[in-house]
Amino acid sequence: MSFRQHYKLVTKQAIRWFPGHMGKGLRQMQQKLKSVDCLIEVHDARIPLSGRNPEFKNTIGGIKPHILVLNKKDLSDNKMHSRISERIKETEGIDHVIFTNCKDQQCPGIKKVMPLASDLIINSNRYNRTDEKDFCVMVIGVPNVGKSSLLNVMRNRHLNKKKATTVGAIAGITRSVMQKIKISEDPLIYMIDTPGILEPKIKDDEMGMKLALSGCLPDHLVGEDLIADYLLFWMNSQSRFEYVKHMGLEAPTDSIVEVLIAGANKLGKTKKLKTYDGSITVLPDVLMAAQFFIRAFRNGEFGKVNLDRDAFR
Ligand SMILES: Nc1nc2c(ncn2[C@@H]2O[C@H](COP(=O)(O)OP(=O)(O)OP(=O)(O)O)[C@@H](O)[C@H]2O)c(=O)[nH]1
Ligand SMILES: [Mg+2]
Repeated sequence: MSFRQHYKLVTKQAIRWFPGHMGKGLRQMQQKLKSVDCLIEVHDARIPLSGRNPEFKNTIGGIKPHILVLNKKDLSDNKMHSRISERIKETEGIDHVIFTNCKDQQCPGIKKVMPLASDLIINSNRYNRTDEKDFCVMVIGVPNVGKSSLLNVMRNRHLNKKKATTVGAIAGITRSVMQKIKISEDPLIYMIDTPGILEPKIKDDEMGMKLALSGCLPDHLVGEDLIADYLLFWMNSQSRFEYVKHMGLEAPTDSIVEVLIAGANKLGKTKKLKTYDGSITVLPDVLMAAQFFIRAFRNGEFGKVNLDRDAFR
């Protein structure tokens, strides 16, 4: 069986999602910078090298201490974590990379975030904020990576308080820069949650698909069939054939149509379609099959992954 060697986006339009709240959010974040002592950039550990918004570096990064939190560690291939940290340090000069799972209070990475942030702030030049007793940390990142979850888990851990900001499985839950929220009493630390922001134009198609597969854009906007096709391409390229059984196939294939039809048959899902002469045709529900395929990946049913794995060969 031979598979595609390279991924090529079949649509003419590039992957792009930059609704109004993102531009506004970025401006609000710039305005808030004066009252911030440290930036915590959250990203998805399954795409450690791809898809981070370069605007953060250009417009808000630079002078404040910066921690990169690679979240959803529970879904990412942990054998690669130290190489990822080294690579990011080498290429970007970011010394502080922490892997976290926001669903686990006891995660060692979660325990490290705030002590590290306080240390960095104490040892930094706080400029206009030297006399302020409280520390203020802003979380930034692309959509759906777990920024609000991080704030909640910190608040819960240090103050034993329940959720303060809304979390959700679809991209674009937080819509604007929020009021600062207290997450620790001693030292007194506040955190500002912000909306997920993508770069206005994602130039690299494959990077766009990695973001889409990780849930950083709304699925329907990119198209579930397209996301499923990228997932199939990626799994085959890594010789990971867990999908074969899951989708009710007999053998690996490079054809997404075959995968989706087999999946729909396995699920017993059909769709009625009225033809031009008024008769009804019953077809396999490929949309449902695509959603079923993507969901399995996102739930970790195909194992832990690093979609940027090829960059480490
Ligand atoms: N498996 C796993 N899921 C997580 C983790 N952290 C957050 N999530 C889930 O990821 C989804 C997005 O989380 P949010 O905290 O809303 O992400 P966000 O970055 O604030 O998203 P926007 O506000 O839309 O930009 C939710 O379904 C969370 O439950 C994690 O460490 N592991
Ligand atoms: Mg949020």
